[in-house]
Amino acid sequence: MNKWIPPVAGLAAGILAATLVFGGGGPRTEQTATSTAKNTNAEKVYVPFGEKDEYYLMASGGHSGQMFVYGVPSMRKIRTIPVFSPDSATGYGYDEHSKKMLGDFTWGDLHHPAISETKGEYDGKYLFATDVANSRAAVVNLETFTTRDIINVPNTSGPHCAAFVTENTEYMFLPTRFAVPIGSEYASLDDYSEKYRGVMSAVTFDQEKEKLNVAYQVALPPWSYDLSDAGKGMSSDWAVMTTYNTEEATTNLEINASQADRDYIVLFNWKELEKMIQDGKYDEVTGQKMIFPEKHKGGIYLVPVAKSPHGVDVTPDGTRFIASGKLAPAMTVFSFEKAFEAVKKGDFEGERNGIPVLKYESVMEREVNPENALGPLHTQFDDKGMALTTMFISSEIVKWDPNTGETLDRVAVQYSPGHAAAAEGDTASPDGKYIVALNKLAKDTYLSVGPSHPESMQLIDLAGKKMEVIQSAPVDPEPHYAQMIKADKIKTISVYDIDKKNPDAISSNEDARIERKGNEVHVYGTAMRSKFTFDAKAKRPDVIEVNQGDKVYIHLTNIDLDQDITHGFGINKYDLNMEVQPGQTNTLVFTADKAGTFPLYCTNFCSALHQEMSGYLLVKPK
Ligand code: K7E
Ligand code: CUA
Repeated sequence: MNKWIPPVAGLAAGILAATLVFGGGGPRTEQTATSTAKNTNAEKVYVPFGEKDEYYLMASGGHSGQMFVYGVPSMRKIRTIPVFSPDSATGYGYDEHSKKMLGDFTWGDLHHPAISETKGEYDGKYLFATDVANSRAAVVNLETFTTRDIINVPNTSGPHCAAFVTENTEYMFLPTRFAVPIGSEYASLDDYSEKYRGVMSAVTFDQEKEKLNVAYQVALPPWSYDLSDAGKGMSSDWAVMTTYNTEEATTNLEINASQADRDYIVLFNWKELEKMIQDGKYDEVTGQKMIFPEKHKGGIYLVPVAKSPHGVDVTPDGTRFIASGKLAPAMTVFSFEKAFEAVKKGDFEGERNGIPVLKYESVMEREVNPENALGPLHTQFDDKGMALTTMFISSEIVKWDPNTGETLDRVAVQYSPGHAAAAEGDTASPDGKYIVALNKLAKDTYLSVGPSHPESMQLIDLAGKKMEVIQSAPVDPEPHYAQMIKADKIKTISVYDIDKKNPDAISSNEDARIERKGNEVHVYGTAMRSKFTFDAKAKRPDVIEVNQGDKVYIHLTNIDLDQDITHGFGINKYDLNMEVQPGQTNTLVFTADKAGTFPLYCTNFCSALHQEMSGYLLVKPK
């Protein structure tokens, strides 16, 4: 490094990082054409110390159950948000609030994050996600980047299609990936076609109470619903979703669910479904308002599509939807206008399971088949409305014009992209600056860590003449999907207001006390650099003494109202940990069933005397 002085001293770290990423070595005294290109790329992704990234990337953590937050263009990981799985680092899943939200589940499979929208634009307030593993939906508050609510979605197994919100976050639609009998009761697979259903749930979110709610459900045919997207502008009352296994196969799906030449896109008008509910056109099943489309007609249509489709994406102007087929080399562009026309005229080719099927030719606008491109999965858009489709098999992103079908550009990625996330990509006005390829395989990209490698995200610059990969970052499993939002749309708080109305909160050390009610012990304590105070009047204020068998409630308030001074609270050998962020009150509840002496300590490094921030839990034997 000392031989070669970068133009700006601060750039050195960035160049070095980029050199590592791009595998550069060799002498740096001579500037070759390639190394100049590398340096230009390094500058594009370098965010100097003191400056911040331009975008947040909210990435799915797949079967880690979590969400990961990255900065773009640096691709630095900033945070893990625990959502569907416990997290030792933050005590998520141990304190009372998060423990209740998680229930008995210890893992989740998070596929598609969705930022709340206002008028078709990300508004930066909330982030939604669903869990394919245990059929849950969750909401994360983006003032604090914490999970606020989780609901179990009944009658559904694996809401993979979600979460995609409507233009003003009126609904998220959660169709099921796995058909199950309603109520998930036992039913022989021989009765699959009669007894199984692919239930779609319409979920609403109450911002005031920060609560999710299943408004109603629709008992769709027993097919697998894969991906969905909400309409925009002229199509804002509508939504689309892909479905496969319309063969209703019950075994060897990889063969049996690919028999028919065509599957369907389900096209539905959620305003009409809403009206059906208001008009009482539903059955009450398992405590849910359930619409059976074969009984109450209208609002739902099927559009034939090339077999085994995966992604379906609505164009930013809301005029078209584009389906991609795992097994077909082509993308199909459909027109909402044509679909509406066909619905109005009743131009159907028949019915499937009581749902009208529109004629392919009446709705289809064009099939697009870029040369040698294979395995189209998902489409995003740039600022000119051009489509950017990931090609899983040919490992590339192809840019093409939905108006003409013309291929405009392509860029190789390493390797096998699933989704990609463009800057403001799902809004009515994408930025056209960046797209991140979410690659399923890294193979030789990073230092080897054994037979299993990390997944990989690659940042692609869209601003230049040609798309270009300019940065690459390893990522934990599994980057299914992500959304990229302009950083200035997110308004975080720096400390919590101590909630004076919360009976568990106290705001000064003097109020710290331990109250006993029978064999229940309530500790109202504080955390402040660098001590715990559980009982202000006691000889040892940082000690909690209880009897074996007591039920212990520890309510802890962090009264250090200073940005980033988070305290942790862990108890040795009791498998208990939680955190209190500045101003936050949190509660641990446990039964002191083990007698003995248990040191407790602050788990989060908070000051020079952090090591001293400790005490004891003494449990007197019976
Ligand atoms: Cu991995 Cu959206 Cu679950 Cu496609 S999904 S690749
Ligand atoms: Cu408080 Cu470490």
